[in-house]
Amino acid sequence: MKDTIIFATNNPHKIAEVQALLGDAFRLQTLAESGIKADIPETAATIEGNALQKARYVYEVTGADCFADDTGLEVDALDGAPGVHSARYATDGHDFAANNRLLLRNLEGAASRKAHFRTVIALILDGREYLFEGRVDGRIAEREAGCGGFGYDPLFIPDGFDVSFAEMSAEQKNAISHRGRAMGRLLEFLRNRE
Ligand code: ITT
Repeated sequence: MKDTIIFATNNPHKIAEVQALLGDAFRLQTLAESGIKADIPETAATIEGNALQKARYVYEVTGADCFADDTGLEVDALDGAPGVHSARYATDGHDFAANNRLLLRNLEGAASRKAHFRTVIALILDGREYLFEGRVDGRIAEREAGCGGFGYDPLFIPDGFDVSFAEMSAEQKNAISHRGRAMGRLLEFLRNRE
């Protein structure tokens, strides 16, 4: 495969995380660098479906090797919500603070605060599709803590820790996170093909 690969995301936090994980092995090309300005639709009913939808969109436009990830925070006491709707939980788009406030409100008085993040990466390589998954279990804190990361990170305390993802360094989060684990599987696959 070529050593440049398009990462189909509009989220700059994700690009930084994933570039750190890839190191020098592959050069990530952003959507902007590939000439894609449109907001890629994410209308599937599942995390897997959205990851595939984003990767297929980019492949159809560019014909280039590419991957996309889709991530959801799945909370046990909320029957898996916000799940596939994680970006648009409180509003129609990416208002992290409003999402966190709504999550805390919806969990008031809940018997369990168990939750997990799940990431699915869809890779299209030489026209063939592959899926990789990563998951991290933890719980939702009573209040936000930390200013690293993004999204629900200030509220998510991974199992085995007493600090939130937002209180960790990027390296610490990447080492155990949903996206870090899914990326590890993707990297292993890519390296084994060389
Ligand atoms: P793209 O679709 O452009 O990649 P996005 O921000 O919409 O970017 P997702 O659909 O994968 O990304 O993620 C949905 C939401 O889940 C995202 O907006 C965050 O609120 C949350 N999220 C994703 N990854 C996260 C992480 O590592 N830590 C905390 N929250 C995360």
